[in-house]
Amino acid sequence: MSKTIFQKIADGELPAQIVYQDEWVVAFRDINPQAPSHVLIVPRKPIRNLASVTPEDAPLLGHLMVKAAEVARQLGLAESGWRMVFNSGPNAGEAVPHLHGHILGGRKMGWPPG
Ligand code: DGP
Repeated sequence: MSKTIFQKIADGELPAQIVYQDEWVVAFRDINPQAPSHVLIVPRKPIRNLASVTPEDAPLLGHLMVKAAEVARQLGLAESGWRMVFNSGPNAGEAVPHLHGHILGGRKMGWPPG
């Protein structure tokens, strides 16, 4: 299977504004920000979306969430609040088939999402 855009960013083959990376995950600024702070956090492992995860991915997903919270703190969002979104499948608007969490903050957000 050919690499997704996010796989290429994680592998250093495409440029991105990386804000955090380690052996399991990479976090970088979204190219089309929907909030003053909008960062994507992805696993290096090519998992399509949340609907595709298996029990063996649990440690990786736990790590990803812990690091998402660290990134939000690093972005100065801890006090004002932030949102984490995973779009899974067509109705949710999944555009890139590589699991990614959106970390959004810096403005007031409505609920439910449109
Ligand atoms: P989703 O709809 O959940 O699949 O979100 C995909 C997001 O990915 C969307 O907010 C825009 C972002 N995006 C797409 N292509 C690129 C890219 O090449 N670089 C970066 N940094 N973000 C991208």
